[in-house]
Amino acid sequence: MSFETISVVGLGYIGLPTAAVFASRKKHVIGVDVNRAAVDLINKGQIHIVEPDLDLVVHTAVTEGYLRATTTPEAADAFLIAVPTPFKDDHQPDLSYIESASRAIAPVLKSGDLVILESTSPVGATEQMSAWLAECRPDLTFPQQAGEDSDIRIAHCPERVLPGHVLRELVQNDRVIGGMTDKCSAAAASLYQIFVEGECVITNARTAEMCKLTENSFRDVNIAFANELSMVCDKLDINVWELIRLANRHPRVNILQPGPGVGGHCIAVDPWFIVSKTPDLANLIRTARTVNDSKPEWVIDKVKVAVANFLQGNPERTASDVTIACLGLAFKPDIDDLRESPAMLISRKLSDIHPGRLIVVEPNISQQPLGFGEKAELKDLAYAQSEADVVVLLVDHKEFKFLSFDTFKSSYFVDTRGVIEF
Ligand code: SAJ
Repeated sequence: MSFETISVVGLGYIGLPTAAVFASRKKHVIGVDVNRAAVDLINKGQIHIVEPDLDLVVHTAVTEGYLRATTTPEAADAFLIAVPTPFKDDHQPDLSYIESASRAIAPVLKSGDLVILESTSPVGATEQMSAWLAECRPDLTFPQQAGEDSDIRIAHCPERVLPGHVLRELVQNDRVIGGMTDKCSAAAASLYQIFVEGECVITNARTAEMCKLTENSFRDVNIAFANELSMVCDKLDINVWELIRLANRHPRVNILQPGPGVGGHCIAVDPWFIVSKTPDLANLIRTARTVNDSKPEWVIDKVKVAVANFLQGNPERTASDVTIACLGLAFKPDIDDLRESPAMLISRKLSDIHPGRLIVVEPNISQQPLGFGEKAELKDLAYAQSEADVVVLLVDHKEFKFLSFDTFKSSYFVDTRGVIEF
């Protein structure tokens, strides 16, 4: 199959790099987004998200005329839908962005087109997308109606790239291709082979949906195991990081690292898509979510204990003149992304409940984020080292790794990442 014009719907963390990479392979790419400001910026060759090297690739693609953004879908040979799939308050998946993207592209579909759902989705979402398209276009046939003879090919091809390494991983990672029929899979594979150097592995749409959810749930369950161990070890006075290092010397054991909780938009979200479909069966997956989500509260309790210990050692002081420093706000090391970050949640909560000063140190940002009380201040590490009475290490940024405890004024630490050297 030949794809001369490719449309990417949703120009966010996944859609924009994907659009840019197709364009860098000299394909004409039409990017579609409801965000007018983002569309205007992209058309100027600039970007609205943070991802290494993406600015350069987008700039080149736009200047050479291979990438153009718009708010209204136009005809193309292939459509990739890369819109968000959040969950609602009750942890049920919210497919409304997929629905509106489907309804938006339906009028410009023509026989022979390929539509791919890239958004991480609950099992059945690709079939649902195809049903919405069919409802809008009764004049065309879809795989659920016409099987291999359908006018439109439909597939699910989840992205699996790591934020911060998107451009490399898009090209190098293996890609799971789940067509609604064999011909759909073959069409999708030939589209991705334009830039994917990894293997394009073919399966069906439901397995591809479940595969992505399984990958992120696997990590969530493993991190929950590590987080549970950290709470058990704290009770038993055992260093959990030494314990995990020792256990991981077993050739078939690979425990991940405990932390203040699990953040980001993927690992803390995707397991709920499995739970929502099979609530009576997915007990381990639900429990892992609960364990990881409970970790920030546990950390806050440890900080309260550290403050109480400090006051016991310094009876002339009161809680209002205890300075706490939180090291790290991002959801993982060496990035500036604060969204869904347990470190943010913990620091904000401490700024609510602690009557004294709160120093926050986040080397990857320059402005104090919103949501902090007036006694909170964004400062550098050296300031925190010389000022804080209680230190809470939340993110293992490179700046914080291998810090020796004797470089701090404080001797009261809550180290959620096990990086301070005692
Ligand atoms: N975390 C721990 N302990 C660990 C590893 C991670 O507490 O041992 C925490 C991190 O601090 C962070 C969270 O988990 O808060 C998630 O971080 P991450 O680096 O593991 O993952 P993400 O969310 O940046 O990206 C993940 C990746 N999925 C997997 O590794 C299975 C990525 O490949 C996916 O493309 C992405 O989710 C996604 O879009 O689903």
